[in-house]
Amino acid sequence: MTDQIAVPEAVSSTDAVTEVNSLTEAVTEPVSVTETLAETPDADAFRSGFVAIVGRPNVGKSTLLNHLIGQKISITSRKAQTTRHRIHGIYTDEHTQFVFVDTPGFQTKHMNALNRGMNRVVTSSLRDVQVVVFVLEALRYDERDQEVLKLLPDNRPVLLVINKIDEVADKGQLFSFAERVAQDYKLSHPAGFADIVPVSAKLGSKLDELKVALRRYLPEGELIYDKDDITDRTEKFLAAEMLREKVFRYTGDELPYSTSVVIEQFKTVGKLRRIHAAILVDKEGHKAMLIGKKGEKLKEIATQARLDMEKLFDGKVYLEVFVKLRSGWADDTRVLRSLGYE
Ligand SMILES: Nc1nc2c(ncn2[C@@H]2O[C@H](COP(=O)(O)OP(=O)(O)OP(=O)(O)O)[C@@H](O)[C@H]2O)c(=O)[nH]1
Ligand SMILES: [Mg+2]
Repeated sequence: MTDQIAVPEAVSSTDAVTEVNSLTEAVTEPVSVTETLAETPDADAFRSGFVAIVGRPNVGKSTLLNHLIGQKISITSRKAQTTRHRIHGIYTDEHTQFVFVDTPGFQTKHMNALNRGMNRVVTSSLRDVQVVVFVLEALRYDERDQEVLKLLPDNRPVLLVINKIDEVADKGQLFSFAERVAQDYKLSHPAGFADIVPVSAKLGSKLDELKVALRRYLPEGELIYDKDDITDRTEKFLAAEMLREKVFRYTGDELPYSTSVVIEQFKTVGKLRRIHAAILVDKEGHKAMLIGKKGEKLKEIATQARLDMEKLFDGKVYLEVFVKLRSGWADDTRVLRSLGYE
């Protein structure tokens, strides 16, 4: 195996997504720690295990998790730091159960108690899994990614996923990008990446290839969750998250970071769910921004959240949303604990 990368002719064409696969072979070498797992004699035996998805904020980790399991359970937005909790997304087929662990984007600035807690979720998730997926945005690799790279274990397989390849017109550039990152990784992790898989999480392309690559590194084992489960989180948690997503998507730049959501009532009557939710804001002025002119902003947020909940729960939802002032919540460990932050 050579470290040199030869770029095949086909890859320099703009429509070469399918050719990009071969970059894995070109850039990676077999990882000794993973060989025993990858070469388990009975290739058809059932395998199961945990796969952590880590990376800096906004690279598309939650989008990837949702598309890997085929259901939206983890919230996403254009803004960084959307995910605040660890969430398991489960995908089961006849020979594998993958438990994907979505994590918050690793923070390198604004260190309040919330962000420190989010970083702890990342480091503890890395300890508890069999395989790690390190996500980068195609052609972007900077010191924020390197901070995450430093945390990656060297006793378990780490797969590099290069996401958002739909945004790269010249797919040939992905080879030199992958090589640069792989070389940098080897400086601190001599075994190198177990595999490199370019994907578009948003378009769902190359995700089957990613599952095949990941399966090789999962141990033989029984089901960890029921075969029909898609997440470890409760409907109450998911409801709060769907609402928080809409706050992220429908308000300006600053507001989402100073808000949180609590579910004050969650009752299921037949197929109807009655949910009372409160959006906590940090400053009086934020209340007005969230409510909007004649309450229109809040109404839009609540309607969109309700539609997502109905889709996810497959039933009608009656949702009431209140806005409440709770100053300093993001730096108050007691409040954070009550909001479910670890
Ligand atoms: N073009 C393109 N955009 C993507 C892709 N995957 C994710 N995105 C977008 O990238 C943005 C961030 O996606 P998220 O899934 O929220 O990213 P994240 O890494 O979970 O972010 P944090 O939770 O904040 O760490 C969203 O606007 C997504 O729509 C992709 O494959 N292609
Ligand atoms: Mg996320």
